Amino acid sequence: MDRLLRYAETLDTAAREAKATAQVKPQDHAFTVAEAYQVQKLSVDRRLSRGEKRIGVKMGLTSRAKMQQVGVEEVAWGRLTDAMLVEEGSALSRKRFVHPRVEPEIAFLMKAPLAGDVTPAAAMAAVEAIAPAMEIIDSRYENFKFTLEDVIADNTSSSGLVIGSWGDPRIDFSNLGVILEIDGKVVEVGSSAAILGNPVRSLVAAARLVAEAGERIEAGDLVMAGGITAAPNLAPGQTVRSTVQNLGAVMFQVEA
Ligand code: 0L1
Ligand code: MG
Repeated sequence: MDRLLRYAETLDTAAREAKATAQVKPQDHAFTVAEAYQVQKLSVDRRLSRGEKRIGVKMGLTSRAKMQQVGVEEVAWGRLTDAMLVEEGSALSRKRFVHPRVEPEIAFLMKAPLAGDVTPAAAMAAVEAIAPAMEIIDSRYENFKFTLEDVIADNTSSSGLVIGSWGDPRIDFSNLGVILEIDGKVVEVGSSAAILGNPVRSLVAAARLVAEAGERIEAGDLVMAGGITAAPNLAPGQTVRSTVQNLGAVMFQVEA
């Protein structure tokens, strides 16, 4: 079997079985970022062939802290499917994941397609609404350790998303305060400005990167703009709430 297909199958199986697997890059030094994106697509295509539906894209490595952690200067993107959606306010099973973490985010809902080099104004003209959101990230690699190539192949750790109420995208969302609470205790505090200085830059980058892959952001798509704070671990029994100034709150529980 082609080696990229083999990596895609391994990562897809690791996600389905919630069992960690070994990193690719340390065993295959020739593995490139371009190949990693091919593996990501092949792996997500396996989900789509099982009946999952594409619902949009996520941006990752969008904060300075995350870039430094992974040792990169460029953002990355991943693909979202309907099976990753977690209903706002619901309880999810920890068993679905290997070692899940949660990131407070902001989500865009698109009303028009977007692709290529676009200005922030053009990107916003394609946005229907924005919402407070959370992403559940879950590296399929042992010990949550990876290289840039590994994490791209692993769909940039994307595993779940929770979306709050949609609001008017014409508000100034460049520097909104964000609080992440677990069981009523504030565990992280940040600002939407942590996303590339302004979340709209993440949308602009998404349009460029998706076009480089020969795809586009579609009307009706969700775009997850990127993590705002460090991502704490999730444990059974927790109640997790993220509140974004002027946008509202979003919450979920982890089953005991
Ligand atoms: O959404 C993100 O920024 C996460 C990207 C992958 C890095 C990680 O898993 O922490
Ligand atoms: Mg994220």
